[in-house]
Amino acid sequence: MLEDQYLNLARFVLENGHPKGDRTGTGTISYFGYQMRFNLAEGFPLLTTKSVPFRLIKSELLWFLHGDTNIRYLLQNNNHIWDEWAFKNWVESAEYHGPDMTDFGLRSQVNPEFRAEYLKQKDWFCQQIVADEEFAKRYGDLGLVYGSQWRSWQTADGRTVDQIQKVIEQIKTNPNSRRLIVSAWNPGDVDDVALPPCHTLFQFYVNDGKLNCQLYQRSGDIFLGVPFNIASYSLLTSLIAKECDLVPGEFIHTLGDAHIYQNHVAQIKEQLTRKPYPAPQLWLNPAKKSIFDYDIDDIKVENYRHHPRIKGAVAV
Ligand code: UFP
Repeated sequence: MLEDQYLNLARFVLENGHPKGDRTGTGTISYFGYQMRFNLAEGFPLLTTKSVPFRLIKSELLWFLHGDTNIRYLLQNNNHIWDEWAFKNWVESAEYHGPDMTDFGLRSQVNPEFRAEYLKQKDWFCQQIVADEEFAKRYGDLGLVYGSQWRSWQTADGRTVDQIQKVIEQIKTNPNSRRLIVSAWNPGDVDDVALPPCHTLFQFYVNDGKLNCQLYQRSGDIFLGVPFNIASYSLLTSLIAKECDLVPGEFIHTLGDAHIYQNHVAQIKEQLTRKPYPAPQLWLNPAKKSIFDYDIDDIKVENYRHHPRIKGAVAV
Protein backbone atom coordinates (compact mmCIF):
# COMPACT_ATOMS: atom_id res chain seq x y z
CA MET A 1 0.00 0.00 0.00
CA LEU A 2 1.11 3.52 -0.85
CA GLU A 3 0.84 4.69 2.76
CA ASP A 4 3.16 1.92 4.05
CA GLN A 5 6.05 4.05 2.81
CA TYR A 6 5.21 6.64 5.45
CA LEU A 7 4.17 4.23 8.20
CA ASN A 8 7.44 2.32 7.72
CA LEU A 9 9.39 5.57 8.06
CA ALA A 10 7.64 6.42 11.33
CA ARG A 11 8.15 2.89 12.69
CA PHE A 12 11.78 2.83 11.56
CA VAL A 13 12.68 6.11 13.25
CA LEU A 14 10.89 5.12 16.47
CA GLU A 15 12.91 1.90 16.54
CA ASN A 16 16.26 3.04 15.16
CA GLY A 17 16.43 6.77 15.86
CA HIS A 18 18.41 8.31 18.71
CA PRO A 19 17.55 11.13 21.11
CA LYS A 20 18.72 14.45 19.69
CA GLY A 21 18.43 17.99 20.98
CA ASP A 22 17.16 20.60 18.54
CA ARG A 23 16.83 24.31 17.90
CA THR A 24 13.33 24.52 19.37
CA GLY A 25 14.31 22.96 22.71
CA THR A 26 11.61 20.27 22.34
CA GLY A 27 13.87 17.27 21.80
CA THR A 28 13.50 14.65 19.08
CA ILE A 29 14.11 11.04 18.10
CA SER A 30 16.13 11.39 14.96
CA TYR A 31 17.63 9.33 12.12
CA PHE A 32 19.83 10.69 9.35
CA GLY A 33 19.09 9.73 5.75
CA TYR A 34 15.91 7.89 4.70
CA GLN A 35 14.10 7.44 1.39
CA MET A 36 10.45 6.78 0.50
CA ARG A 37 9.09 6.05 -3.01
CA PHE A 38 5.46 6.81 -3.86
CA ASN A 39 4.13 5.43 -7.14
CA LEU A 40 1.56 8.05 -8.09
CA ALA A 41 -0.17 5.59 -10.45
CA GLU A 42 -1.42 3.80 -7.31
CA GLY A 43 -3.30 6.87 -6.08
CA PHE A 44 -2.64 10.14 -4.35
CA PRO A 45 -0.51 9.76 -1.19
CA LEU A 46 -2.62 11.75 1.23
CA LEU A 47 -2.41 9.87 4.54
CA THR A 48 -5.53 8.02 5.61
CA THR A 49 -4.38 6.90 9.08
CA LYS A 50 -5.23 10.44 10.20
CA SER A 51 -7.01 13.27 8.48
CA VAL A 52 -4.66 15.60 6.59
CA PRO A 53 -6.26 18.90 5.51
CA PHE A 54 -5.66 18.91 1.76
CA ARG A 55 -7.13 22.42 1.37
CA LEU A 56 -4.11 23.78 3.27
CA ILE A 57 -1.70 21.86 1.06
CA LYS A 58 -3.20 23.15 -2.17
CA SER A 59 -3.49 26.78 -1.09
CA GLU A 60 0.11 26.72 0.14
CA LEU A 61 1.38 25.17 -3.10
CA LEU A 62 -0.57 27.68 -5.22
CA TRP A 63 0.88 30.44 -3.05
CA PHE A 64 4.41 29.17 -3.80
CA LEU A 65 3.64 28.79 -7.49
CA HIS A 66 2.30 32.35 -7.73
CA GLY A 67 5.64 33.54 -6.38
CA ASP A 68 3.79 35.11 -3.46
CA THR A 69 5.61 35.48 -0.12
CA ASN A 70 3.01 37.43 1.86
CA ILE A 71 0.80 35.41 4.24
CA ARG A 72 -2.20 37.56 3.29
CA TYR A 73 -3.21 35.22 0.45
CA LEU A 74 -2.99 32.26 2.84
CA LEU A 75 -5.11 34.00 5.48
CA GLN A 76 -7.69 34.97 2.86
CA ASN A 77 -7.94 31.23 2.20
CA ASN A 78 -8.16 30.45 5.90
CA ASN A 79 -4.71 28.86 5.89
CA HIS A 80 -2.72 29.52 9.05
CA ILE A 81 0.33 27.32 8.55
CA TRP A 82 2.81 30.16 8.11
CA ASP A 83 1.34 32.52 10.77
CA GLU A 84 4.04 32.03 13.38
CA TRP A 85 6.80 33.23 11.10
CA ALA A 86 5.07 36.50 10.25
CA PHE A 87 3.92 36.94 13.84
CA LYS A 88 7.56 36.72 14.90
CA ASN A 89 8.38 39.67 12.59
CA TRP A 90 5.60 41.65 14.22
CA VAL A 91 6.37 40.99 17.89
CA GLU A 92 10.05 41.71 17.33
CA SER A 93 9.28 45.03 15.61
CA ALA A 94 9.51 48.48 17.20
CA GLU A 95 5.78 48.99 16.56
CA TYR A 96 4.74 46.11 18.83
CA HIS A 97 3.86 47.19 22.39
CA GLY A 98 1.83 44.20 23.60
CA PRO A 99 2.81 41.60 26.22
CA ASP A 100 6.25 40.02 25.94
CA MET A 101 6.13 37.26 23.31
CA THR A 102 9.76 36.11 23.53
CA ASP A 103 10.01 32.35 22.79
CA PHE A 104 6.25 32.20 22.18
CA GLY A 105 6.44 28.80 20.50
CA LEU A 106 7.88 26.92 23.44
CA ARG A 107 6.17 28.96 26.17
CA SER A 108 2.73 28.47 24.68
CA GLN A 109 3.24 24.70 24.88
CA VAL A 110 4.05 24.65 28.59
CA ASN A 111 2.09 27.59 30.00
CA PRO A 112 -1.70 27.62 29.35
CA GLU A 113 -2.10 31.17 30.62
CA PHE A 114 0.60 32.43 28.27
CA ARG A 115 -0.93 30.37 25.45
CA ALA A 116 -4.27 32.14 25.81
CA GLU A 117 -2.56 35.54 25.57
CA TYR A 118 -0.41 34.41 22.64
CA LEU A 119 -3.46 33.17 20.71
CA LYS A 120 -5.24 36.45 21.39
CA GLN A 121 -2.30 38.46 20.06
CA LYS A 122 -1.88 36.19 17.05
CA ASP A 123 -5.60 36.36 16.19
CA TRP A 124 -5.48 40.12 16.28
CA PHE A 125 -2.38 40.08 14.09
CA CYS A 126 -4.00 37.80 11.48
CA GLN A 127 -7.16 39.89 11.35
CA GLN A 128 -5.05 42.99 10.87
CA ILE A 129 -3.13 41.41 7.98
CA VAL A 130 -6.40 40.68 6.15
CA ALA A 131 -8.05 44.00 6.97
CA ASP A 132 -5.14 46.36 6.32
CA GLU A 133 -3.10 46.02 3.14
CA GLU A 134 -0.41 48.41 4.37
CA PHE A 135 0.02 46.48 7.61
CA ALA A 136 0.21 43.28 5.55
CA LYS A 137 2.94 44.78 3.39
CA ARG A 138 4.98 45.65 6.48
CA TYR A 139 4.52 42.48 8.54
CA GLY A 140 2.94 39.79 6.37
CA ASP A 141 5.86 39.32 4.04
CA LEU A 142 8.17 36.44 4.82
CA GLY A 143 10.84 37.54 2.36
CA LEU A 144 13.05 34.87 0.93
CA VAL A 145 10.73 31.86 1.21
CA TYR A 146 9.76 29.31 -1.45
CA GLY A 147 7.65 31.65 -3.61
CA SER A 148 10.57 33.95 -4.13
CA GLN A 149 13.22 31.25 -4.45
CA TRP A 150 11.19 29.26 -6.98
CA ARG A 151 9.93 32.12 -9.15
CA SER A 152 12.43 34.94 -8.70
CA TRP A 153 15.76 33.64 -7.49
CA GLN A 154 18.11 36.60 -7.20
CA THR A 155 21.45 36.23 -8.90
CA ALA A 156 24.64 37.96 -7.85
CA ASP A 157 24.48 40.27 -10.87
CA GLY A 158 20.98 41.50 -10.05
CA ARG A 159 18.86 39.33 -12.37
CA THR A 160 16.07 37.02 -11.27
CA VAL A 161 15.56 33.43 -12.40
CA ASP A 162 12.11 31.83 -12.68
CA GLN A 163 13.20 28.29 -11.85
CA ILE A 164 9.72 26.78 -12.20
CA GLN A 165 9.07 28.27 -15.65
CA LYS A 166 12.53 27.21 -16.72
CA VAL A 167 12.30 23.63 -15.50
CA ILE A 168 8.90 23.18 -17.20
CA GLU A 169 10.30 24.45 -20.47
CA GLN A 170 13.25 22.06 -20.14
CA ILE A 171 10.99 19.07 -19.34
CA LYS A 172 9.04 19.87 -22.53
CA THR A 173 11.98 20.49 -24.84
CA ASN A 174 14.84 18.47 -23.34
CA PRO A 175 13.30 15.67 -21.27
CA ASN A 176 16.52 13.63 -21.08
CA SER A 177 18.26 16.47 -19.30
CA ARG A 178 19.99 15.58 -16.03
CA ARG A 179 19.77 19.18 -14.91
CA LEU A 180 16.04 19.44 -14.21
CA ILE A 181 16.58 21.00 -10.81
CA VAL A 182 14.85 23.61 -8.65
CA SER A 183 16.84 24.75 -5.64
CA ALA A 184 15.58 26.72 -2.69
CA TRP A 185 18.84 26.67 -0.75
CA ASN A 186 20.86 29.85 -1.16
CA PRO A 187 23.96 29.89 1.06
CA GLY A 188 24.04 33.67 0.75
CA ASP A 189 20.59 34.04 2.34
CA VAL A 190 20.17 31.22 4.83
CA ASP A 191 21.59 33.14 7.79
CA ASP A 192 19.14 36.01 7.26
CA VAL A 193 15.85 34.13 6.93
CA ALA A 194 13.51 33.01 9.73
CA LEU A 195 13.18 29.47 8.42
CA PRO A 196 15.87 28.27 6.01
CA PRO A 197 14.16 26.07 3.38
CA CYS A 198 13.32 22.55 4.59
CA HIS A 199 12.62 21.30 1.09
CA THR A 200 16.00 22.17 -0.18
CA LEU A 201 16.16 20.92 -3.74
CA PHE A 202 14.12 18.84 -6.17
CA GLN A 203 14.89 17.17 -9.45
CA PHE A 204 12.71 15.82 -12.25
CA TYR A 205 13.37 12.75 -14.38
CA VAL A 206 11.39 11.83 -17.47
CA ASN A 207 11.12 8.23 -18.60
CA ASP A 208 8.57 6.26 -20.61
CA GLY A 209 6.06 9.13 -20.73
CA LYS A 210 6.24 9.55 -16.97
CA LEU A 211 7.40 12.45 -14.86
CA ASN A 212 9.27 11.46 -11.70
CA CYS A 213 10.34 13.86 -9.00
CA GLN A 214 12.83 13.49 -6.18
CA LEU A 215 12.95 15.91 -3.26
CA TYR A 216 15.86 16.30 -0.90
CA GLN A 217 14.40 17.56 2.39
CA ARG A 218 17.12 18.52 4.86
CA SER A 219 14.87 18.34 7.93
CA GLY A 220 11.55 16.56 8.33
CA ASP A 221 9.10 16.66 11.25
CA ILE A 222 7.68 13.18 10.66
CA PHE A 223 4.37 13.66 12.47
CA LEU A 224 3.33 17.14 11.32
CA GLY A 225 5.49 18.33 8.41
CA VAL A 226 6.25 15.22 6.35
CA PRO A 227 2.60 14.22 5.62
CA PHE A 228 2.12 17.73 4.15
CA ASN A 229 5.38 17.59 2.21
CA ILE A 230 4.52 14.22 0.63
CA ALA A 231 1.14 15.50 -0.54
CA SER A 232 2.47 18.85 -1.66
CA TYR A 233 5.24 17.44 -3.87
CA SER A 234 2.97 14.73 -5.24
CA LEU A 235 0.55 17.48 -6.23
CA LEU A 236 3.36 19.56 -7.76
CA THR A 237 4.57 16.53 -9.75
CA SER A 238 1.02 15.87 -11.00
CA LEU A 239 0.49 19.52 -12.00
CA ILE A 240 3.76 19.71 -13.91
CA ALA A 241 3.19 16.31 -15.54
CA LYS A 242 -0.20 17.50 -16.82
CA GLU A 243 1.22 20.69 -18.27
CA CYS A 244 3.96 18.69 -20.01
CA ASP A 245 1.61 15.97 -21.41
CA LEU A 246 3.23 13.32 -19.21
CA VAL A 247 1.70 11.10 -16.55
CA PRO A 248 2.86 11.31 -12.95
CA GLY A 249 5.43 8.61 -12.18
CA GLU A 250 7.14 8.30 -8.80
CA PHE A 251 7.59 10.86 -6.09
CA ILE A 252 10.83 9.98 -4.29
CA HIS A 253 11.19 11.61 -0.92
CA THR A 254 14.68 11.70 0.55
CA LEU A 255 15.02 12.99 4.10
CA GLY A 256 18.14 14.28 5.84
CA ASP A 257 17.38 14.74 9.56
CA ALA A 258 14.18 12.68 9.86
CA HIS A 259 12.80 13.29 13.34
CA ILE A 260 9.87 12.66 15.63
CA TYR A 261 9.47 15.34 18.30
CA GLN A 262 9.32 13.89 21.80
CA ASN A 263 5.87 15.44 22.24
CA HIS A 264 4.58 13.61 19.13
CA VAL A 265 5.66 10.11 20.13
CA ALA A 266 2.33 9.11 21.69
CA GLN A 267 0.45 10.46 18.64
CA ILE A 268 2.64 8.57 16.16
CA LYS A 269 2.23 5.36 18.14
CA GLU A 270 -1.54 5.84 18.10
CA GLN A 271 -1.41 6.42 14.34
CA LEU A 272 0.61 3.25 13.80
CA THR A 273 -2.17 1.16 15.35
CA ARG A 274 -4.56 2.30 12.61
CA LYS A 275 -5.19 0.41 9.38
CA PRO A 276 -4.84 2.54 6.23
CA TYR A 277 -7.74 2.95 3.80
CA PRO A 278 -7.19 2.86 0.02
CA ALA A 279 -5.48 6.06 -1.19
CA PRO A 280 -7.72 8.80 -2.64
CA GLN A 281 -7.46 10.11 -6.22
CA LEU A 282 -6.39 13.53 -7.37
CA TRP A 283 -8.72 15.52 -9.63
CA LEU A 284 -7.35 18.42 -11.67
CA ASN A 285 -9.63 20.63 -13.72
CA PRO A 286 -9.08 19.38 -17.28
CA ALA A 287 -9.70 22.89 -18.63
CA LYS A 288 -6.54 24.18 -16.94
CA LYS A 289 -3.18 23.53 -18.50
CA SER A 290 -0.58 25.98 -17.26
CA ILE A 291 0.35 25.38 -13.63
CA PHE A 292 0.17 29.11 -13.07
CA ASP A 293 -3.56 29.22 -13.92
CA TYR A 294 -5.02 26.99 -11.20
CA ASP A 295 -7.38 28.28 -8.54
CA ILE A 296 -8.24 26.52 -5.30
CA ASP A 297 -11.35 24.86 -6.80
CA ASP A 298 -9.46 23.45 -9.79
CA ILE A 299 -7.75 20.91 -7.53
CA LYS A 300 -9.53 18.24 -5.47
CA VAL A 301 -9.00 14.87 -3.87
CA GLU A 302 -11.76 12.34 -4.42
CA ASN A 303 -12.75 9.32 -2.34
CA TYR A 304 -10.70 10.48 0.63
CA ARG A 305 -11.62 8.09 3.44
CA HIS A 306 -9.57 8.61 6.58
CA HIS A 307 -9.26 8.05 10.32
CA PRO A 308 -9.85 11.04 12.64
CA ARG A 309 -7.41 13.85 13.11
CA ILE A 310 -4.61 13.49 15.71
CA LYS A 311 -3.50 16.73 17.32
CA GLY A 312 0.12 17.65 18.01
CA ALA A 313 1.87 20.91 18.88
CA VAL A 314 4.08 22.61 16.25
CA ALA A 315 7.64 23.20 17.40
CA VAL A 316 8.58 26.79 16.51
N1 UFP B 1 9.35 21.21 8.75
C1 UFP B 1 8.94 20.13 8.00
N2 UFP B 1 8.46 20.37 6.76
C2 UFP B 1 8.35 21.61 6.24
C3 UFP B 1 8.76 22.70 7.04
C4 UFP B 1 9.24 22.48 8.27
O1 UFP B 1 8.99 18.98 8.43
O2 UFP B 1 7.90 21.78 5.12
F1 UFP B 1 8.69 23.94 6.55
C5 UFP B 1 9.89 21.01 10.13
C6 UFP B 1 11.22 20.31 10.19
C7 UFP B 1 11.76 20.84 11.50
C8 UFP B 1 11.29 22.28 11.52
O3 UFP B 1 11.16 20.14 12.58
O4 UFP B 1 10.11 22.27 10.75
C9 UFP B 1 12.31 23.24 10.95
O5 UFP B 1 13.34 23.45 11.87
P1 UFP B 1 14.89 23.49 11.45
O6 UFP B 1 15.07 24.65 10.53
O7 UFP B 1 15.62 23.65 12.75
O8 UFP B 1 15.21 22.18 10.76
